Parts: sequence; C-alpha cells; structure tokens
Amino acid sequence: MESELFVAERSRQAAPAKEAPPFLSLAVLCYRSEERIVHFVEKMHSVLSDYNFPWELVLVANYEKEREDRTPEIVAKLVERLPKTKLVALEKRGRMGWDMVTGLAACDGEFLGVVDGDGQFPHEAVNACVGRLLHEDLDLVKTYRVLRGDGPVRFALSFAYNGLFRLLFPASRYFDINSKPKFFRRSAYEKLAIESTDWFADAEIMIKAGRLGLRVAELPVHYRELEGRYSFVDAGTILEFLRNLWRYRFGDKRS
Ligand SMILES: Nc1nc2c(ncn2[C@@H]2O[C@H](COP(=O)(O)OP(=O)(O)OP(=O)(O)O)[C@@H](O)[C@H]2O)c(=O)[nH]1
Ligand SMILES: [Mg+2]
Repeated sequence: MESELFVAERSRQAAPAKEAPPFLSLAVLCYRSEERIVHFVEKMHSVLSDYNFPWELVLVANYEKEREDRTPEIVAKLVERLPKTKLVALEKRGRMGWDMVTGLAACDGEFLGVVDGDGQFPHEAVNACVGRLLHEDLDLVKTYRVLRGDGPVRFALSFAYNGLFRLLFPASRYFDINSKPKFFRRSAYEKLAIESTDWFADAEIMIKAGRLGLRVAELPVHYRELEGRYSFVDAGTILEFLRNLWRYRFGDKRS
C-alpha cells in the first residue's frame, strides 16, 4: 500500500542536514474538515514541538472525487508551512478505517498513533498517551471517554455498543473501543495487520489486541461536542457495526 501513497514531504531548503528519523509519528484524520483543520493542526504541532525527540505529523486528507471538498489543498498548504509534517491525499477507497490505515502506513516512527482531526479529542490526550507509552512497557495506549459533549443519544449508543462488545469478546475487556487517540508500538501495530476500511477498524484493533494478548492502557478523556458540522454517524453506521461484530465473533473473521 505504501508505494501507492502520495506523500509530499516538506522540503527543507535552508537546512541541508538530514533530519533524524521520527521516534514518534501521529496521523491526524482530516476528512472534510476544510478550514477547521488549520487551528487543530497548528495546536497539535505546537504540542509535539515540546518533545525532545524526533517526531512527525502525518495529515490525512483523503477525498471523494465527486464531492466538493477543499481539505486536500488546505492541508497541502499547512504541510508547506509547518516542518515535520507529511501529506497523504488519496482518492478515497473506504471510510474512516481506510484513512486510518493509509495514514499509519505513512508513519515512520517507532511509536505511531492516530487521532481524529475534528477537535473532539483534546490535544492534551496525546501528551498523556505518549507519556504512558514512553515510560511503561506497553503495546497500545488509548483513551476512554468519561465525559461526552456530543449528547445523550451518542452516549447511550456507545454504552450499549461497548457492553455488547465486552459480552461477545471477553478477551477484549476495554472501556471504550472507538475512542482515540490510539498509539501503538510498531511491533504491535504490525501484528495487528488492520484490514477494515470502514468504522470497524477501531473494533478490529481491540479484538485483535485481546486475541494477541497485547499490553494495553486506557486513559480517561473528556470528549468534546461537535462544532461546525453535523454528525456523520447514522443508522447505516450502526448496522455496519453489528454486521461486523457478528463476522468477528461467529463468522469468517472469528479465530
Ligand atoms: N465520517 C467519516 N469520517 C472519516 C472518514 N474518513 C476519515 N474520517 C475521519 O474519522 C474521524 C472520526 O469520524 P467522526 O465522524 O468524527 O466520528 P465520531 O466522532 O464518532 O462521530 P461524529 O463526529 O458525530 O460524526 C474524523 O476525524 C474524520 O476525519 C469517512 O469516510 N467518514
Ligand atoms: Mg467526531
């Protein structure tokens, strides 16, 4: 997949010395975020700039051919301006999972992670996860949402979904399957071999983490309300989750 990626790395005219390879890479999912992504990425960039080891930000601006969406050009300008950033801008061949997988494939770090770019996860959550990864012997660090600003319906759906998940997959007793950021040690990420190109990618990761016996930590996070756009999650998304849960528990993907 890597060879297919259009990865435009910022060229550094003033600095001929080669940068050290990143120790940590973070992929930011920018899908259809347009101008809203600028502030999010600038803030994330300034958070990572405090790290005393090499890092990179991979900005995933995959797009649909038929849809009016200025995200790829807006993100390309950010990549021109901000050092240590990469652009992934491919015509979409899947939903969230495909963006996640193409973003992670472009990450070169020994530790790599992914976060939504819509601002619902606070930047501080990245710091908290990275701190745990660096100081403990863990394979996967993620958050779980203790407070949710996106309303009671989403809270109830998420509660029911996580309950059903724990019943079906007792080896994967995690609090909140879909929460991000998710950070991986590279060796663990490679073992996961994520296949889902849709919303089930998060669940696939956590099912496999349980099956592989990965060392996982979950940290609490306050999930913010959605600002400036309507929710993308609908009844079709829920049906798709249920169909996939069935496949991984009883169907072709059970192990
Ligand atoms: N909805 C959607 N999100 C995508 C897709 N590809 C990548 N993403 C990214 O996935 C991340 C999570 O999607 P969200 O729709 O925000 O998921 P959510 O927070 O559970 O739900 P809402 O914010 O209520 O829509 C976003 O940051 C998007 O950038 C896609 O095809 N559809
Ligand atoms: Mg969201």
